[in-house]
Amino acid sequence: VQWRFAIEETVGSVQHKYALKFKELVEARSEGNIEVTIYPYGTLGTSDQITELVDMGVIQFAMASPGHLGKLIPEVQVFLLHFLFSDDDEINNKVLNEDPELRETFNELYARKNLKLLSIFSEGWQVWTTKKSIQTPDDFKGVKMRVMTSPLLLAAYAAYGASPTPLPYSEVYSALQLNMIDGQENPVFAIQEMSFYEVTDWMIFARHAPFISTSVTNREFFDSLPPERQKLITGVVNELNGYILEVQKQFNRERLDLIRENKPKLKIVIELTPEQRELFRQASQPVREQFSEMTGEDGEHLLDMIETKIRALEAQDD
Ligand code: 6CS
Repeated sequence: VQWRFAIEETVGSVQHKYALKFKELVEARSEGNIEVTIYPYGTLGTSDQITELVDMGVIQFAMASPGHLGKLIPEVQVFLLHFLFSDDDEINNKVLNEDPELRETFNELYARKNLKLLSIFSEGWQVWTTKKSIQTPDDFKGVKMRVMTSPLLLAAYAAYGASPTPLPYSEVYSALQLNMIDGQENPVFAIQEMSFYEVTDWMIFARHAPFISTSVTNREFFDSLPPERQKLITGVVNELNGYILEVQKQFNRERLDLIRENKPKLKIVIELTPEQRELFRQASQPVREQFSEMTGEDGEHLLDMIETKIRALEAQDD
């Protein structure tokens, strides 16, 4: 049989590595009975369209990033809140993947939309690439910032005084080139492979939020599989959690060097000062209320749960 896996990024990306490893492990463990075909970004459509294809059962697997999925499942927008996650990737990973209560809550939310959540993982910190220097919230005034299409991101950047502009991934480069937008955010590896640094002058690390993605499958498809096939899938995706963390760290490190080599005059602010980050953190707090308005009590509970678990693990580490 053939299983189709669509990703929201191009060949050579973190999601592509994930899909390639998924293919390798599934094909080896099914002894040639399953063939996995990967559809890189651009072959099937935007993130929203890919999710729809999984929903309809046209394809079986896909990446569904909360940055776009929030229109369908508002609660996943908790992953888009600024200054919520830990600076320590291992802690975030633990909370996202090893916490049964959290997983149960998300499983339920995805299941309502005919999706089965497979894994939640970080692709690295979001980094701003902009045409002007942005080091305090005041600098954002009037800046047209491209955001992914989930509504919460509009609130997140409006809170800093920016003018957020939602666009699909494929339109970001030309919008920057044509000065329709003044900046965007993505992990370093994506900034490199999509060449966003070519059409911006600044690269700023505020460590305000990780880029989190989720892998999904069609729920009816999954439920109809014999138990050993279901186990094959869950076994593989569990194994991929540790793997993809290492991949993203390596990609984000190496590609920053590539960007530096290709554009020596790009101004890179590797880290805002603690005082500057604190200004952003404070300005971002009211967005939590907007998240609550979008998601009600269930969303509030989810946010509390994540915050409590992250802060508890951080306290253990100190
Ligand atoms: O910015 C975006 O829209 C996209 N960025 C990444 C790194 N992955 C998928 C997402 O759609």
